[in-house]
Amino acid sequence: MQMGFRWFGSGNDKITLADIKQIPGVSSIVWALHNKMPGEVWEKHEIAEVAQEIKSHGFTMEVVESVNIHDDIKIGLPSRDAHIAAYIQTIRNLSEFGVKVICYNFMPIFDWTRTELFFPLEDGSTALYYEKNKIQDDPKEMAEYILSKQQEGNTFPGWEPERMARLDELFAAYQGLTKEQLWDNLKYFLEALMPVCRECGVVMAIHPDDPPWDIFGLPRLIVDEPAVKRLLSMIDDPHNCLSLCSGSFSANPDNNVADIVRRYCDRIAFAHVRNVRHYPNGDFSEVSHRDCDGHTGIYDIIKAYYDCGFTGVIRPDHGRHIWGEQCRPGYGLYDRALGIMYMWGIWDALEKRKQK
Ligand SMILES: [Mn+2]
Repeated sequence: MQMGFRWFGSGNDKITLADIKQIPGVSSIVWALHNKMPGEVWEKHEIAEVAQEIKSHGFTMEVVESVNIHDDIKIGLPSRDAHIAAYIQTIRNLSEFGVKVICYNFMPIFDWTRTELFFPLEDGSTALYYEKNKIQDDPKEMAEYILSKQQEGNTFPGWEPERMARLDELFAAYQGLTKEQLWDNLKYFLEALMPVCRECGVVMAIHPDDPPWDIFGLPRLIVDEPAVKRLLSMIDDPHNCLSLCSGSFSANPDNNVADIVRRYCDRIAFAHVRNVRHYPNGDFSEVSHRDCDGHTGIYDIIKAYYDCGFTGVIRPDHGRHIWGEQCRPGYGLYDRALGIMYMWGIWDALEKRKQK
C-alpha cells in the first residue's frame, strides 16, 4: 500500500505539507481544488500551481478527492450533457499531472451527514457523531448546524454554502427521483466518461454513501455489498472502481468491510480507513483507529488489503480531535497521524511475520 493524507491546500488548511512530511511513511497527498463548484472545469494553470507545491515536498498526487458532480447529472436533467463535457475536460487536465484516481460520490444534495461534529468521548477527545433520531424531518436544521461550524477558510467539502442556500430548490428538483432513476443516471454518467478514462489512464472511484441509508427521503445507492456488485457489473471496466470507505459502510453493522475488500480488491482504487462504534439505538460515533475501540474491524480490513497485495493509496479517513487541536472537523493532524502509525503497525507486523 501507499499511505496517503488528505490535505485541503495552502491557505485552506492549517496543516502544512512540511507537517505531513514528518508523519512516517506518507508518500501521497490526496488533494483537490476546494474552491471549485460542481460543474466547473479545473484549469491546467490552477492544477499546475498545486502540483508544484505537492511535488516540491517529494509527494505524489495521484488521487484527487473529490471532483464533485453537478446535481443536474444526478437528477438526469437535459443540461447534464454540458456538465459531463466539463467533467471530461477536468479528467483530461488532471491526467496531464499524473492523476490516476478520481474519488467522487453520487449522494443527492447532502454529502457525509452527521448530527454532532464535536461529540465528547470518554477520554476527553471529541469526534463526529450521528444521532439517528435527529435525521428525520427537517434537513434545514441539520444543514444550518453543519454550516454554522464552518469558518472562513475552513469549508467542508460537499457542503458548499452556495448550494445549501438553495436547499428548497434542490429538494424540489430531486422530488420524485427514484433509486432506479438515480442508478440510471449514474450509469449514464459513467458510460460517457469511460472512453476518456481509458484514453487518459484515469480511474473513477466512487465513495460509498455516508451514512449508508436513505436520508430525508433522498435515495442513496452505494450502501452495501449488493450495491457494490451492481455498480461494478453495471460497467464492467477496470476504470470503474470503488473508493472503499470502511467507516461509511460500517455505519451499518450488517456490512462486513473486510469481506468486501477480499471480494472486490481488484476494483478498489483507493481506500479510506476509519473506525466506528455502534450504539444499540442506531446511533454511531467515530472513534480512534485502534481495532478494539470500535466495531469496524480495522485489523481484519488491513489484513485483507495485505493479503490481496493492495498497491493503491490508503488514507486515514477522519480522526478525533485531541490535545486541544483546533481543526476542521475530522481532519486534525494528530489523530490521523496516530491512525497512520496504527495501520503501519499492523502492516509491518504482517510483513515481518511473512519473512520469518
Ligand atoms: Mn470516507
